[in-house]
Amino acid sequence: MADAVATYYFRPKEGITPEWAAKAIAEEQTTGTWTDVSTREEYVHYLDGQVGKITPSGDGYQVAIRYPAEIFEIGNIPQYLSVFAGNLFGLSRIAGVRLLDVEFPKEIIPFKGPKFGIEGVRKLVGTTDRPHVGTIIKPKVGLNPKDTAEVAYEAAIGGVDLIKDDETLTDQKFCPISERLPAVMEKLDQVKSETGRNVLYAVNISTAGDKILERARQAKEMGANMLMIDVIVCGFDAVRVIAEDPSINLPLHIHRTMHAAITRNREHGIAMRPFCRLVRMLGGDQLHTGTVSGKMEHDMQELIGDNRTLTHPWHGIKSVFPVSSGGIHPGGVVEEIRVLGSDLILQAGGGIHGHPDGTRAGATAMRQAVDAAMEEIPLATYAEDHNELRRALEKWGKV
Ligand code: CAP
Ligand code: MG
Repeated sequence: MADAVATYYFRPKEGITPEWAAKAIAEEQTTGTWTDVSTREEYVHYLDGQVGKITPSGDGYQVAIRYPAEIFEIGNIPQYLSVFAGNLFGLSRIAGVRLLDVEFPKEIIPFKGPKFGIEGVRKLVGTTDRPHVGTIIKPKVGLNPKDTAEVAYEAAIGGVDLIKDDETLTDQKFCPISERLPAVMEKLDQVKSETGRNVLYAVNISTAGDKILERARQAKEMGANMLMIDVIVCGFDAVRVIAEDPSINLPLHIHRTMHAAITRNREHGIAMRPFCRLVRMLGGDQLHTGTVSGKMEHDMQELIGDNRTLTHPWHGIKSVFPVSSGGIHPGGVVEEIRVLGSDLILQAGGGIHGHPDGTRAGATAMRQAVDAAMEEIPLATYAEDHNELRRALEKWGKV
């Protein structure tokens, strides 16, 4: 069996050598601990972590640690995370440590991955190569089911391919799923009969571990055509549980609220890259990775690499649609596509519902911006005879 290799950035505290620190990580995560122990029998050493070459990186160092395949309980994601990303973050002699990436050998991926992937989602929507446009219903919470469905209709008729709930809307009294989902789906059916277009609605089923599967099954029965899971707060395995359930068979939109508490610090925590790999192997069909120009901070090189991790061939597992979301508006669309390519979902909440002429015009303006980018026509030129786009650019400008 092939081993798994994890790459870390780390910065030892003063007086601690990089060699000592890297070895401390490898030992803590495998067969050692802070001191010699008489119980570390000779026969357990085949599970030792192997420290690779240590190279300077920024204010610290980078190292690859090889974990023997046998250390993993195949298919147990919490256990995988405890190996790659467990106690090491708290070691007191290391000022900072960040897990950058993990090379997973095929042997420890007993999962089927996304059921739909980019191609499958494109087939549902009926596109070949253009980026998809999505929206998050705003305000995040508060609208009743009827108004939520009305906003969904306006966005869909205006041209979006995907509508999603915001992360804090789940199944509260003011907008229960049992009323919201059928109301939205009815409006999307109306859009289908009026325009022939198939619009997806990712209803947020995020909830506790013992309830999420039941919620997913109920949503399916109520006519859902997509499900949304918030992967950090629900746990990675929630994606697998829903993806593998034979009665569900719906594309999964994966949001990642709380990720920045883990991913944002360049010196400590976990980069988005390992999360991209986990979501892909566990069966997410689309995943938020960040934006080139939006309201959330991202490192551009990491973002480009994360999107590639989702879209490039990998162990024969279907690709995942990367989602650019957070402060996106029509004026930023061209730049997102230029940097991230067109296998992309461009999602705008404020950038659609904040359009001076309302949601429908906002959705149309987003689609016009995508068309301008695909036809390689400068945005300002395209806006001359596309009123919705022009009005959006007047409000937000061009990135
Ligand atoms: C976007 C969003 C998303 C963030 C998360 C929000 O709304 O719905 O949750 O994009 O970003 O509530 O902010 P707007 P990330 O379009 O109105 O900004 O996953 O990159 O952290
Ligand atoms: Mg949100």
